[in-house]
Amino acid sequence: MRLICLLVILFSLPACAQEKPDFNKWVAQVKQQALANGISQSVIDNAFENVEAPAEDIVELDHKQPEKTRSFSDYLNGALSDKNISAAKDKWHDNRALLRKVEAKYHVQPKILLALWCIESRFGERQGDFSIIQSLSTLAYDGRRSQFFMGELMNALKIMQDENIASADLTGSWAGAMGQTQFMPSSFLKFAVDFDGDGKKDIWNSDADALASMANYLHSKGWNHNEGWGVEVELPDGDTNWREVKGDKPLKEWRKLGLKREDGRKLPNTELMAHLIMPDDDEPLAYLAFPNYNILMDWNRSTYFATSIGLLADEIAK
Ligand SMILES: [Ca+2]
Repeated sequence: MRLICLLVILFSLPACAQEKPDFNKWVAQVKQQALANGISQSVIDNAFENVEAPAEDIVELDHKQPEKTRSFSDYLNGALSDKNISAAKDKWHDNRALLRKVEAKYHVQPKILLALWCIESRFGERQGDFSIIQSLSTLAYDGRRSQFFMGELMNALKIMQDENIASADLTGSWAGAMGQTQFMPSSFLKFAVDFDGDGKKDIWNSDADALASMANYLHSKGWNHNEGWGVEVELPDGDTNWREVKGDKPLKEWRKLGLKREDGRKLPNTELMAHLIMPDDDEPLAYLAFPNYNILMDWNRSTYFATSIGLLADEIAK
């Protein structure tokens, strides 16, 4: 009997390894874990009241990522559209006092916050209307990055509890990014602030909270108010394979190597550390990235994203 059991187990192992538990059973386990993490029964009931079987559209979107579908210059044309730049300038005009207040507290330039606000959610217009609990449950159950999304699901429940937010109001992208800032729940817990003083950290509806939360993120990661993000450069002719040149050097060293600003002017003869970025393997566009750039990469690990935020900020300030 024991041998038969062993054989059955052995032969069924590959199938078992792939087979997922029933979704409802899985949800029941998640609820138990949430309770053990200190989430109240009423929050748990509200959170999972309308959660249904894994949402196929979300699973499909997740499995489609990431792939290179656009060149960097094409991506950049989208990010630096006239529409984005003029909308950002209008937002700056309309929120001048608020942006000044946020800058005074968190030491982040308004142009950077406006660029992030624009790209993340088009100034709050495009926050995504997926249920965060449904999205994160689906992604945690699906298995591709279960551990990460399970952690974010628990964080989302904590946000519901701490901020007294109903599940229906906890909305965002299919991948779990929330509000005007498109913060993942873990970023919300670390960096969201109540800047308008109404007692709620409302990155969905409050421009003040959203802008200050973004600034708090950058400030907490060490953003340097006195330095930019980087600069576009022209590479000297010669045999150097610049794509292979890694690591930080002071600007004055890059200058000695013959790199110039894209408009032909010399680089500053300073000690500011920078590394060379060429976002697209098939395009010659090159940039020297300063330490602030690493913080934009921490926000979203994509050179397309980080470089376009910096360039958009420059355009907004012109
Ligand atoms: Ca608030």
